[in-house]
Amino acid sequence: MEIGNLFAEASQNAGVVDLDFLVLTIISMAIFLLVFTLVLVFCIRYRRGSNAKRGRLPEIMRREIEAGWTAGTVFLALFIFWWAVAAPAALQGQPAPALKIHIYAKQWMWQVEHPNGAREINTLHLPVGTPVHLLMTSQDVIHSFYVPAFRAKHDVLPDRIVELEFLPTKIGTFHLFCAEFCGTAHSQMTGQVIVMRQEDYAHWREVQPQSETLAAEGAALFHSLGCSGCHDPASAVHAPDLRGVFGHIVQLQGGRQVVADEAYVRDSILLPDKDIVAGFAPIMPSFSNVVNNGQIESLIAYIRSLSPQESAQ
Ligand code: HEC
Ligand SMILES: [Cu+2]
Repeated sequence: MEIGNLFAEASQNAGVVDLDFLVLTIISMAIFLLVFTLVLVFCIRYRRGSNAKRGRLPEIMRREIEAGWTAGTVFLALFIFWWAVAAPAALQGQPAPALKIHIYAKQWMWQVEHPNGAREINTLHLPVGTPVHLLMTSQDVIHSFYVPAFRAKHDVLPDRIVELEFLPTKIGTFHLFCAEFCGTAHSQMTGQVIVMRQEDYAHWREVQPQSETLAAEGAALFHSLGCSGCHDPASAVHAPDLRGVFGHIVQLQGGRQVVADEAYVRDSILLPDKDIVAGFAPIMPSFSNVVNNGQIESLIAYIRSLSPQESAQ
């Protein structure tokens, strides 16, 4: 299969990123030329023995030049900053609901899990024209998810879920790289992103062998790790019922409130003493040395599935 070239602009953001890069290059070249020309001119003009006028500039001129170039560069830098931040930010407010896909990086492969439980390795099938929201984590070292044709790149860290959004706009097959040196076989940690028509993607997803979905794995862990011993509504231990928690506001001890998102649930499992739910004793043990990253993902998926409107995506 032919793989689209790296310079293809295959996502909604690609054009903006390229323009950003071009303008930055032009600005850098212009500054480089200006400085270099001035160096040359001054070298010649003030060479030893020339009778160019030397001595201090008039006070007023010194102040104006100083203020002028300082203000100029500040505005230029602020503009570049705003511009670079505005482009990805515009993607956040996509009207269509984003397709949430989990990515697990490990030495040395990319594992992918689609919302219906379909899994694949080192390939990522996507529908064209649909915003994609990746939730990524690493099982070992730091990797970096990089699809040049989308101009999309993000470090993938252990013990944390990082998010990346983009909107594929071209049908085709594109390169996927790991862009962080992650060990001996780092250079082989590559894959393909296959962007298909929406119907084709839906069909592809349905015919994948349905492995146990994350949530089902999570449910099994929830029992085998003993979470249900406390959290089961019928349990004698006074612990919160986790049904309907995900995506909703939780009252914490001390009057704070948080929204129970992925990070909150992750922290609840690894650092239970960090946020104590109001009205409960801090008796939950930390599971930080018990569960690995993959298992945490499954537990989170399970807890999310207990809030029906959240698991719909
Ligand atoms: C010894 C009993 C006990 C065990 C075992 C236990 N928990 Fe908890 N858990 C609690 C209690 C009590 C709280 C509320 C106090 C707090 O926030 O620490 C809680 C809070 C939580 C919360 C936050 C709930 C909310 O309403 O905001 C989550 C999520 C959670 N536990 C998940 C788990 C998972 C997953 C496991 C298994 C890996 C587990 N718990 C094992 C007792 C337990
Ligand atoms: Cu890697």
